[in-house]
Amino acid sequence: MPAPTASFDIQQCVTGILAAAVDYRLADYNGLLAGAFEALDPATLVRDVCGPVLREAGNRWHRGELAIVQEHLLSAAIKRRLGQLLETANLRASGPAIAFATLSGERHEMGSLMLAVIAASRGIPAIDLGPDLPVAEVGRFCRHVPVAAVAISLVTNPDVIDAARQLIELRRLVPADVPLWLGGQAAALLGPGQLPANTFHVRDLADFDARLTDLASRRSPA
Ligand code: B12
Repeated sequence: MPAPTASFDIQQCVTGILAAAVDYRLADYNGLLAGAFEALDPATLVRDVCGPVLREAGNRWHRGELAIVQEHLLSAAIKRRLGQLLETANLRASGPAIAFATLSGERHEMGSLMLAVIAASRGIPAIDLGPDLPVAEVGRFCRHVPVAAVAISLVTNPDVIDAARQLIELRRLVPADVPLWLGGQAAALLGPGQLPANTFHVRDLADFDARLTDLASRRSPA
């Protein structure tokens, strides 16, 4: 894991990536991304660079200020690098994995991938099952591969994709002792009464980190 570089200017990097995306300067934003991935630890990278860039690019796309192709190229560039980082980190991780996915109808995929990178960089194998996945497929995976937790990223309003019903079904399909972790900006819209047994709203990155620490401590003798 790279040591944080004190001289790395995160704000300048984020601004530079977005400006380059607007001007179709692909080599420039790829260079800035390479620098960020080299200089920053995964948690800082995700929280302070990837998250803000993806959110801002997405917001501009939604407002019609960024063309589909501009947003697509930038998201794809970040996704490729996060995928590589995930693979490398997973090589050093061990023990039962956390499976990451989004529910059917949820096509916002980057939150899940970013959180998978953080988990793997903390030594816990992270398997990104991908977005828009029927819960039956998550269940199928868990029947074949033992997992420590299933993490679901919810970005779209839960009512739009009937998330509460999908979670009840998912709970039925995943072994009862495997916790379901629910995170992402729309997760808080589901009240505690709508969450099935052994299903937890992971409030923020600090909460996620605490859960990873707890998992890791149960693996290795203190
Ligand atoms: C980026 C984005 C996109 C990108 C998605 C790129 C991709 N490949 O995923 C693009 C531009 C393609 C897009 C498209 C659409 N989008 Co959009 N999009 C957004 C945006 C800007 C950010 C959402 C996002 O990706 N968040 C993930 C990351 C980047 O940010 P984050 O949530 O803060 O993540 C942090 C935490 O939440 C947390 N976290 C995230 N996941 C998890 C999981 C766990 C387990 C844990 C612990 C933590 C955690 O950790 C992250 C790191 O800090 C939001 C608006 C906004 N400002 O939020 C709209 C938004 C979500 N989109 C919306 C919609 C409607 C769509 C479309 C359906 C629009 C359309 N008509 O086609 C499409 C469908 C999706 C698709 N992929 O095609 C709406 C949803 C409205 C609703 N009712 O819920 C929003 C809210 C915009 C709006 N204001 O209307 N979108």
